[in-house]
Amino acid sequence: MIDIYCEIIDNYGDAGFCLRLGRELAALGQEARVFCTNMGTISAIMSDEDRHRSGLSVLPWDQLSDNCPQDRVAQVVIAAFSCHLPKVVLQRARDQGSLIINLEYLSAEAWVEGCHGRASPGEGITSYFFFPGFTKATGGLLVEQAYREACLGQPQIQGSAGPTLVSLFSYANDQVLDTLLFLTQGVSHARVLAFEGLALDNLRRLLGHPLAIGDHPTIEGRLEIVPTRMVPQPEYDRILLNCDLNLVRGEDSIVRAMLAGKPFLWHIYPQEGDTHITKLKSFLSRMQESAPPQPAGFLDLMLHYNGRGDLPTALDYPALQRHCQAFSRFLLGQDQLAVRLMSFINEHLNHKMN
Ligand code: TRH
Repeated sequence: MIDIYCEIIDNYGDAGFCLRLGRELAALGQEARVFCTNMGTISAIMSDEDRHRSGLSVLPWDQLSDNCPQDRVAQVVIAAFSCHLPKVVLQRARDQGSLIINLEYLSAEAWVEGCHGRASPGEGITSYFFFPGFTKATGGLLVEQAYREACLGQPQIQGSAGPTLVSLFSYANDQVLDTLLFLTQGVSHARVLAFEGLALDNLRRLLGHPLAIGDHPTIEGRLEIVPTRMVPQPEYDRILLNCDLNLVRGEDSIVRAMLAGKPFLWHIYPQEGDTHITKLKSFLSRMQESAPPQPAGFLDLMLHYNGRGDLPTALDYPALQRHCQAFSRFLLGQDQLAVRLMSFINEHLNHKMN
């Protein structure tokens, strides 16, 4: 049994990642329990299938209580994004010698390789860092088998003048409209599926008028905005596969967008001290190294979309399509995170037994 602790600060990404991890561990034959601080958030993105999936349960964070000493803690406890485990869990994990894993945020930065797998001595118990990442020396990326097959089954990109079906999931972002108009300048009509919540609020603010589900205003005669309800996660993943440009935000949706093999822009979660811009640049260098050539202008476009600098003067859109498709193939060729995590766990457990 593997327990995953998921503390939600805001947004959907932490829940989204833990849900995916739980699903994947269940698919590998494990019994996975996701303990979550906000059942409303995680339920909003769960599908009916998730609710009945064998091997996966989603439970409230404080399900295991002080008053019930027979509540079992799993042999492996994962603190997602290095959240602080509940005291009772930590105590029992220590008493029974469970393996504790601090699963960290995704980053393409070089230092991650040096920290992945490292021990972190704590109060009476050692935990281990596990870093998702883009190279063999990291924990890799979560890729569900069905999504992998769907990505590999996509038709080879032929090259087009611009996108005609776009998904939009962003935070407040002043650059959304000029970026979309820039990217769609070569096509006569593009539909933008703008997800309710922050992305749609942002468009309402920029356009200065209300936008409800059912409205579909057209900007500059070619950009049709389609307000779209949030859907369960597997359906959102399918939307990303079907769109030909994805504007995504946190670390969970950006991974689906990369794997989809279509052009994407990452509206990275803003952090103090511009740490997010360093992270974004490291990611773009990693992408360039893994699937060259990266078209001129892509870095500038990504930076502009994140509020840094101007739009590029030009962008070879078919070259961007090829770059994104090649990057997806590169990522799909690697072992996925749940498999690497299970090897890591088995190594530790075997080592303990010997
Ligand atoms: O919701 P996010 O902004 O989460 C972010 C990031 O995880 C960030 O790293 C973290 O620090 C911050 O929150 C607090 O974006 P993200 O990561 O893309 O997660 C969104 C999840 O929501 C993802 O699992 C996909 C899912 N989703 C749906 O299930 N249905 C939908 O309709 C949409 C639009 C998204």
